[in-house]
Amino acid sequence: MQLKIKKPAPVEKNVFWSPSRVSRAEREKRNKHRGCIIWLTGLSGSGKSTIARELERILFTQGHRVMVLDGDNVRQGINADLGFSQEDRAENIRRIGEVSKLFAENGMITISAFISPYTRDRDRVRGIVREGDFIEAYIKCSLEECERRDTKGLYEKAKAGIIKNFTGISDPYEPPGNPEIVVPTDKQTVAESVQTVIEYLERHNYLRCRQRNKHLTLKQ
Ligand code: ADX
Repeated sequence: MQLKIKKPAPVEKNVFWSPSRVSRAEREKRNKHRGCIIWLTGLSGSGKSTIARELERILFTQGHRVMVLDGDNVRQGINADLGFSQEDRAENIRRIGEVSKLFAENGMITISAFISPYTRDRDRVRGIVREGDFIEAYIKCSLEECERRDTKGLYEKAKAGIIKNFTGISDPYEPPGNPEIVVPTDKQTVAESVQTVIEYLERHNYLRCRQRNKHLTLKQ
């Protein structure tokens, strides 16, 4: 389902869109696959980054154009000014949604790994891209298992009150209602989880563009 999202009007009125002379279809034809966003959402420690990196490695080795945007990384650069309030998380996802859109429209398989705890923020990203470009993958892992893993020691700090607004402990996580993919990482090995995503991509023709692929003939 494509949501209709009203684009926020830019503050500055005197800006003009500059169209590219290279179409998306041309890029995808050269890449031999379509651009898309694989949006990994889930609790901290659920396995988003692990799956993202493994998936990136496999798709790259297969010859695809692929890259990862990861919460912990972008928060050290483009989003270094943002914290973890509801407003800051919304802005984090808004900016990364726009960046992911740019990459996908330029033919990249873009793997975006963010807790993205709020349904509204994820739906907003879905709403700004073309239908089929946004693949929501729910990295599903029980809170108990994430706490048990506690790879970064953050759950311990959150429970001790040292870290505030920590997702799952002192801040909410809204699971997706109707994700394209569910990846139960507390019931699968990493390899099985990655395979779950790859199977979805193959089944829905994301990886191999055929000449008659509907997407390639869409008007740009
Ligand atoms: S999001 O909620 O805005 O989507 P994002 O994915 O960018 O979060 O960043 C999450 C990462 O920041 C976590 O994996 C963790 O390492 C770190 N982090 C630090 N403080 C918090 C917090 N209060 N809640 C969640 N993650 C936090």
